[in-house]
Amino acid sequence: SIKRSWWKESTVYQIYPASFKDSDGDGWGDIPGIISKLDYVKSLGVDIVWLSPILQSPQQDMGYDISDYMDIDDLYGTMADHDALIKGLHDRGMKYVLDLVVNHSSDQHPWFQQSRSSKDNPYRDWYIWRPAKHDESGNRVPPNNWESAFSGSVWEWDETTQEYYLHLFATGQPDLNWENPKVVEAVHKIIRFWLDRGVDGFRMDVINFISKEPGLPDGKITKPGFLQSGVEHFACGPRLHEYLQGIGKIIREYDAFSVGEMPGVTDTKEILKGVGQDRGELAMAFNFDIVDIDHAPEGKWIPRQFTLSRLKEIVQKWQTFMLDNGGWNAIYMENHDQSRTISRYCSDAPEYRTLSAKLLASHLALQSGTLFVYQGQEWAQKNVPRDWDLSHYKDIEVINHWKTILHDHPDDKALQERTKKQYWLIGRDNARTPIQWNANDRYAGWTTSDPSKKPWMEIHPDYKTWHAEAAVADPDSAFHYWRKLLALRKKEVDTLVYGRFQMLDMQHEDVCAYVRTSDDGRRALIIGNWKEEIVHWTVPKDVASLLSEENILPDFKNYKEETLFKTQGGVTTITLRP
Ligand code: TEU
Repeated sequence: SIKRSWWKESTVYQIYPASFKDSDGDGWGDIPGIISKLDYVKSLGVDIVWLSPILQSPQQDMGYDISDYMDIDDLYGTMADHDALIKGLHDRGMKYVLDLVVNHSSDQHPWFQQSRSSKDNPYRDWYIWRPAKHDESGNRVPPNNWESAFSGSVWEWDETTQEYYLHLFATGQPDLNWENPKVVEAVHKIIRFWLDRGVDGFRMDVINFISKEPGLPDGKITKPGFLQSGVEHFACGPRLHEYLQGIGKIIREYDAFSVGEMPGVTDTKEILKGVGQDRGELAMAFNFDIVDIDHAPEGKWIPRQFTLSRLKEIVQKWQTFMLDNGGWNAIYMENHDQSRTISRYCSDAPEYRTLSAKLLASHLALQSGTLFVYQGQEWAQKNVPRDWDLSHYKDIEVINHWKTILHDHPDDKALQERTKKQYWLIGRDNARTPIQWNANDRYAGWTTSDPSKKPWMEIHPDYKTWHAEAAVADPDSAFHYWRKLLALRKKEVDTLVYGRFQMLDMQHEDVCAYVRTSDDGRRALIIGNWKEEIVHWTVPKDVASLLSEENILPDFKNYKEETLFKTQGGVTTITLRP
């Protein structure tokens, strides 16, 4: 059965530092800004705070390109600020998680500068270098057909040493060569360095990409053209678990937290190898099944219709598999790479905005796993305005992709329109607008001093009517709903964290309902209506008894017909949007 751990019962709040709060008016969020909001974060009832990268970086990919793993970027503050942040969290009984980005570094990292300087430099083998291939006409071609997540080949030609280096992401993010034991050792040193400084754990960026299949074979052909994903050759590669065990050993010494990001895997068994409770690897992993639901397998910008039945199938699959097999899920629907769920899956129209946020909150927060909440999700932030043109978008993923569209399909207006719609629907910029704290202060209260510069990204224009302070002031807001859910989750740990999971009525496209059952038979029934209208749904007989009026939890009486929490002999039910 499932072993209990403090981190299984925790909720993590993710902060995107560039956009959270600017304390010095330079238009860029920073660590002192975060410190000034710790009481707010605490008031939500979360246990752990994870910061997207704040280490030194040229910011080609918003800090996911690190040039010094042991120092804070000036944009975000100093090492002393960072120490103060850790202390501020610990003083409030919260833990702190650092984003560890070690599949690749920045091309500005001294390791890479050395590596690219000559073929016999001692750091040459810290990265992945290959000679060119040549086609029939003798033209130089890259060593294989893998496509970068940020468009173009994963191979960048380097004039100095006349070889290609591998970068699965931006050209400024060369992949580290984990086959080299010195790289492994260097990563272990980084991990210890931060644990010794008081960090409580790590979120590990694309950690399942660190072991590539030897020979780096061509990716299987799934679409027209030369470039193909190739992910089958670098997701969960042959030495991944050896590397994860090395990391896991250190993590366990410190009883620290770890969550690995694992894109490109839909097989539960594959992820279990990294998170099984007896494997000594990671505590849990983010899988991408749900967030990949509304695009084609061949690419993020090719739309695919979202259906509730598909979502339910995925949830059922991961929930039951991990509980049955001694694994653990990281449950999330939003982060800095995903759009806002009320816009993406529900309705963000004014009359539905709060309701959609509550629906999605109960759907997510009462599942088994460690729960992740992303900044702004708690007060129902929505996607950027539909009429924003591309000049508002800042993300390298969209910018690079749009260049290839204009280059490859300059006259295909239909394709261009479809692509822009998809940018709006699932583009990463949606998650990155600066937090709108209030309506009246300069730049929505996001920056305090008299700013010489505007926020690095435009603030969502709806800040005049929709912001964090308003959500805190309104007892019926999404914020307070989240707060109550997190408290309920704490109170009902046996049922809501560790209890068994069963999705009901799998094929139904309007209602998502599931039952949680603790070892001693306490049951919770969660029902959500995902349609913008009244839906008639027959409650399955074996759980119908759970829906009885006399058991409304006092905390949730306010919600009346819009949301009902009820218990009966330990039963919790929630219905939304009747
Ligand atoms: O993301 C990895 C990833 O696979 C995707 O979610 C990625 O964001 C992109 O959308 C692919 O289409 C991680 C980080 O979370 C992301 O912010 C970084 O850009 C990326 O790794 C590279 O470090």
